[in-house]
Amino acid sequence: MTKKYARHLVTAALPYANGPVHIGHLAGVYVPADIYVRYLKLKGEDVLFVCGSDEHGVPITIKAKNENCTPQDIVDRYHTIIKQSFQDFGIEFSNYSRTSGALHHKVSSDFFKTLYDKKEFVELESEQYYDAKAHQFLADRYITGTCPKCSHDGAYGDQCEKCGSSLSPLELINPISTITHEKPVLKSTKHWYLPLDTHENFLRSWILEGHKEWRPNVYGQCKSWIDGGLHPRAVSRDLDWGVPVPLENAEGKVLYVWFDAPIGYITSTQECTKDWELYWKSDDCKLVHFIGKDNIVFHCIVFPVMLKAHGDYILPENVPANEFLNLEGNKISTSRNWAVWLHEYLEDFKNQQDTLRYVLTANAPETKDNDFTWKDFQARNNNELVAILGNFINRVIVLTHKYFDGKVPQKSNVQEIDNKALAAIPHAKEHISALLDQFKFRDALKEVMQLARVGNKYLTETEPWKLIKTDASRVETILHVCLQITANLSILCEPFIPFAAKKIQDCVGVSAAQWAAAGNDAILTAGNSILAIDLLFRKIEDEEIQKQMQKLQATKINSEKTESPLVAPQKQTITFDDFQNMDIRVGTILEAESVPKTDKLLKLTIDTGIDIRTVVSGIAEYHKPETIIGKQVSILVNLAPRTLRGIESQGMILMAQDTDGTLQFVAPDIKVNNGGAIC
Ligand code: B3M
Ligand code: ZN
Repeated sequence: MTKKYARHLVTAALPYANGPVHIGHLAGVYVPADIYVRYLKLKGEDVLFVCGSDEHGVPITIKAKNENCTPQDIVDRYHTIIKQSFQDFGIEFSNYSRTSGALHHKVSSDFFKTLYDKKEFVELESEQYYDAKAHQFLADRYITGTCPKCSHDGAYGDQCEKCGSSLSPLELINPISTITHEKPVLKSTKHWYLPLDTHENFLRSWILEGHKEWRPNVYGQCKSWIDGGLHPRAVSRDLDWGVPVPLENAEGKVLYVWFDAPIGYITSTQECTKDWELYWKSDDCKLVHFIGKDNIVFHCIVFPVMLKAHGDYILPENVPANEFLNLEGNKISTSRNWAVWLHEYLEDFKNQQDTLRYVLTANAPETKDNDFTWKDFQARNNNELVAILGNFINRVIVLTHKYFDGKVPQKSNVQEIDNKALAAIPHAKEHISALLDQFKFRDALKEVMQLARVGNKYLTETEPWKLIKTDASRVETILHVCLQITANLSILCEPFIPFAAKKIQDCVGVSAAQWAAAGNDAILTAGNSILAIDLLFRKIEDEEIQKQMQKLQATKINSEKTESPLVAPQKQTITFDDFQNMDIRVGTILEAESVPKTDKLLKLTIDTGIDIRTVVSGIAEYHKPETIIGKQVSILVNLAPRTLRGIESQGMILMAQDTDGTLQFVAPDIKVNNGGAIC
């Protein structure tokens, strides 16, 4: 027996206000959350849906420094853009707050104080890097140095982006402050820690015993965190941007962004209603957090421990975290601009919010990472929304106007085929409800489309346009059945594609749609008026898709140019003798062929003037064998031989690498005898 709740509180992860939102955000968090909330509202449930901008944290301060403005300027800019995007896509929050606001500072600071007074924190001193010139402790991201794992020179204090290792600042070789470019010193500093380890028994019984129904990815991550051993986590930082730690002698210290951000849900609820405690402190409210998979530990372990330690709060009933959405085979990346930004999408696909909502749900990364491709976007729009849903509804409405003056006709002499179509209605409603209750949004949407498919097929099979001359009463029944299916679709599709749903509801006269009204074949009464309807979905042409692909391709080339200029730093100084020891000659390529099973290697036969020898060279991506025969090259002839793919390479061809990575031959500009020394 599932528990009946008096109220629902649904939260969606607070997006960082340091950039606009993209399709990955929408697919991972906001569309599923909005579907769920719309479904609850249609059922007449009491529900609050809260969110807001996450405006603290180090990346925002870094962005501000880079742009020579204040962190507040940055968050003001993006808060506005993000809020607008959500509104444009029909994500209907009860409230969209922000964490730099005064109320949030008070709420999170009081929360900290309560835990502090209850002695829920431990205070620990540790050594951290300090920039003596800038007079400040350095957040992990403010320190760069050489990666101890791969020797990459630009690794950050928390991560090496070259090899992907997680690091601590103390592991970096030759650490440098990014603020002053000085070498930082170690200095002792005090912070407050939430001892997660002391809450292990609670977490084991609450999650591992009590919430086996959570998605396997969520449950699995929690289990591995708990089994891996929990540790105290610092809830404060030495930083000048954030909620100040509300204690004496805590100057320069703020709450860690992941401490105050989830409290943002509470602030946002308080802004909605003075009865906020009914949603946060009463057992008959069901709390559900929608998040991406990288936020699982904070929402399933850290925040619940905070709530539990505080004492008065309820805990989440479920945390349906999604996996990631990739874009055309690559990870979405804000810094590389590998993304489809929502505000840009709407410029190119005006009023086509539902298409994106539809595609992101049909292809939602619910159980594994998924890929968004423009081709799939086009196919789902054209073959599903246009060809099935839009086509069915359009035909029904047009025929009703053509034959019955826009009035719902009577149904009489119901036949087997009609009953079969009508039976799909309660079946759809039942399945969609059950799937939505289990957060299986992708499957639920499939059921909606299945009902449209049934309608489409029924219309095609019964062919009322042929019967109208001979059997008008049969046509009345057929269109009556189709209109009941349409009315049901108008309600059942609302959580997913609310803009189209509204149009269909207005057309068939379903006002104030209710989930309870769906699932039966008597939503519409004979004689009711049906209005005309605009086209619900339009076909997307190949050129539009090509344009999007080109746009992405261009960002790829640009970001490769700007992000990884291949101008390598100068190597260490060598002596003249070191140079003299290299015997470099001019030679001519006599033969060239690809090395089997490699993309990069060519086997070259070279006349060096000294001898004819074989050299294996990694230039196949840039030069075709047949185009380089007869070419003069420079070759290092006294390099120790190496065997590559079973071929002994006797020397090395000198190549110049352009900043885009391509390789060109270093050769004399007029012909020189083979064997001529390069000196
Ligand atoms: N600001 C979102 C992210 O990790 C992070 C969520 C906070 S939810 C309390 O992208
Ligand atoms: Zn590395």
